[in-house]
Amino acid sequence: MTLQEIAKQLKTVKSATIFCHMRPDGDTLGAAAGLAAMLASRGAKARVVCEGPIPEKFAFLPALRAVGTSPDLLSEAYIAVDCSDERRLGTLADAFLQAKKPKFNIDHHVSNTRYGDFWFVEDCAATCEIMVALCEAMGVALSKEIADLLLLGISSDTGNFAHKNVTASTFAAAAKLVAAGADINAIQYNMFKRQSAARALLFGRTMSAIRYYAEGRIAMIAVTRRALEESGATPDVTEGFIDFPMSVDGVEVAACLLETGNDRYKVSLRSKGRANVNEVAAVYGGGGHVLASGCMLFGAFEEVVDKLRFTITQHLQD
Ligand SMILES: [Mn+2]
Repeated sequence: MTLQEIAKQLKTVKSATIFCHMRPDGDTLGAAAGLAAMLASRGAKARVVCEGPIPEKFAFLPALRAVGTSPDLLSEAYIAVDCSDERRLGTLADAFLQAKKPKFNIDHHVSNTRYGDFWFVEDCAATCEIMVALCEAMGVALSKEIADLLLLGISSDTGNFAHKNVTASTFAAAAKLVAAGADINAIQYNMFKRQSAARALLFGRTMSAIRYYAEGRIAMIAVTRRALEESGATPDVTEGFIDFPMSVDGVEVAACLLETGNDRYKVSLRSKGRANVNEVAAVYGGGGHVLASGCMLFGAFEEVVDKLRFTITQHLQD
């Protein structure tokens, strides 16, 4: 189906529930709430739903404070956005699949399974990039509210226009959003910069104790339960910590050890390319991708570090 045909269908819809994928990111949330606002501007009733709670960092956009957890059974249509297969809807998958109403699937993942009655999949940087075109096709004027939501999605999925998926069309879509009043500075600050005082404290403490091995080609950081407790932080704030050792010149592989219990460590691994960390993780029953993977390790801290150092060194090419 073409985007024009999707737009034509959506223009007839009087009410819709729009589904985000589980563990929602800025793209699924921005696309869903942006589409809801487009439908609302045409007089339709639209609700956005997601399986779980919405992370606090998205609360700066008012529309994202109103995301629900259960679909409106009376909605004329169900729409999934940024969701490559039905299972990514999490606990809402059954409600979506079993509903006897037109189902839409709008996404930018090439791996999309093409579920639903009406689908549109285009390989581009973000679902929100598609939404800019859909907004035009539906004849809806870009309000500042819609523009902020769609730019949130593009910014999130591109690492604020820094990843390899960025194309000239990404910037062209973003230019339209900025022209409509979207605030890239606020989006960038809320999505990529701001953090809690507890996270800042834990970050400083963790990075001041980076360990280097193999002449600085391997870097390891560790977050103990004690450090979490003393800084008042929760384990989820350690997301992104591993980017810091990876930014150090000469480091080829970085590992982050997060203590999750007695003699239990959740290990994240990253590589710049000289080591296949999928294979490193597989040694311990974990896995992932060549450049990013993870596994669990058990034992006393120094033993775990030794084991890991040995295995990474074995997999590190000159
Ligand atoms: Mn996406």
